[in-house]
Amino acid sequence: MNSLVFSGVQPTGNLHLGNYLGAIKNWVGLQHQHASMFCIVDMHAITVFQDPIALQKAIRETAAAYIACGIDPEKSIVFVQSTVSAHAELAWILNCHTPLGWLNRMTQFKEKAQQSKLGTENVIKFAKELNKRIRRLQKSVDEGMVGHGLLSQYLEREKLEKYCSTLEVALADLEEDIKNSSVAKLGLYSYPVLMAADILAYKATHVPVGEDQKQHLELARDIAGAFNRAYPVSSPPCSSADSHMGHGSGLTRPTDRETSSVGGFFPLPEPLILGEATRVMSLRDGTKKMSKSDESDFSRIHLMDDADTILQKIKKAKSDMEPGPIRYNLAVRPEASNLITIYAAVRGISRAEAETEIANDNFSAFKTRLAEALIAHLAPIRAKMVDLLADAAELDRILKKGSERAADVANPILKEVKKTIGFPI
Ligand code: AQP
Repeated sequence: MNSLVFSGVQPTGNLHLGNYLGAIKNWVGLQHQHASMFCIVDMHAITVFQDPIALQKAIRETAAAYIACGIDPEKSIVFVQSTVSAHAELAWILNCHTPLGWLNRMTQFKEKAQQSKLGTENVIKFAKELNKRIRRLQKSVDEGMVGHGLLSQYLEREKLEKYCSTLEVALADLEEDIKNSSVAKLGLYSYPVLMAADILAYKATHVPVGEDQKQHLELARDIAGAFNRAYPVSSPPCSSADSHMGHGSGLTRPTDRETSSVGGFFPLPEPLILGEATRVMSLRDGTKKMSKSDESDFSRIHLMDDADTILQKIKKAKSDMEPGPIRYNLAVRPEASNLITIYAAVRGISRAEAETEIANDNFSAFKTRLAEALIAHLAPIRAKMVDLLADAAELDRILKKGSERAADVANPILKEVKKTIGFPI
């Protein structure tokens, strides 16, 4: 049985410590044990609106972060999801094999749909207020209470009236959408199917992720199973996957007897949830995941944060008032537990060892110690990212090469999928 590691991060802003400790840091070691592919999942990013210029920038930053953290683009395949069309094509085919009930169970959709709902409610509130003020101002002008000059210079009465009415209708539609819980886009709902396609397009066997992605990985296995049952094959899957390792990909799959794929077209991908920090929490709230989309910059450490910023963020991190030594206790002391976990992960020690090291520290001393450890760990990564980002053309070249190698692996597999389901090829 041959193994292939596949994983990815969304280019949705600055990568943070959670992305690093929960995912990328683990990839670095894995690339030496398995054939590996690391994707920048821009198609997932657009499940919520992204500014096109910012998205382009974030794609390069994510590529730079992978390489700066230790991913070797010669050894592993580093590429952008949207540049390999097999992801979208296979996603559609898998959509047609995924019962809605399976997607309805996904908790991340519910959380993100709620965030999107709250964001939209805020925009509506703001726009309504603006509309009200414009109308009030217009009325004052009409009644001669405000000088006509400035307003009429910029706005014609009729155009303004049309604009206000159009906005009112749009806002009413949006409110109706919110009432019907339909603000979130279809793409956000079917995100886990695209994720299954990302993995299965390469017949990947191992997927290193943070704990938050476990449910999506289980769904990917269910979808692979559903496809396998719908189209039973007589030959074992990975011998055929070997023949799919495109010649141009430069990727050879080492043997690994531990993967769980037994029979069927697709192997069932295994989640790899590794290390001490499988779920890094917000620095402002130890019960909330550290996330790029958190409104507060102080909730997370970015890989590009300089030493001063890291020190400030750690000093301001929420702690607790429990007496005695700082101890790991997730239920009672979520913030302290999070800081200990981060400290252990960047020092490369266990939580128990970390507790021993900080046994005599109060929070102020521990935070200084933690900030120093973080700065020492992240400074070389930041410096390398700065270097890499200074040469955008070289990053683009690496990504283009990666995309060609990835397509070499995916295209023959997609062709066989199409043949299997009866499409002309
Ligand atoms: N807080 C975290 N702790 C551990 N692992 C984490 N990951 C993300 N946050 C944490 C892991 O990073 C990989 C890539 O994540 P992603 O960017 O594709 O999506 P995400 O999980 O939705 O990350 P964010 O930061 O929460 O993004 P936004 O705010 O845009 O939704 C995954 O392996 C994930 O497990």
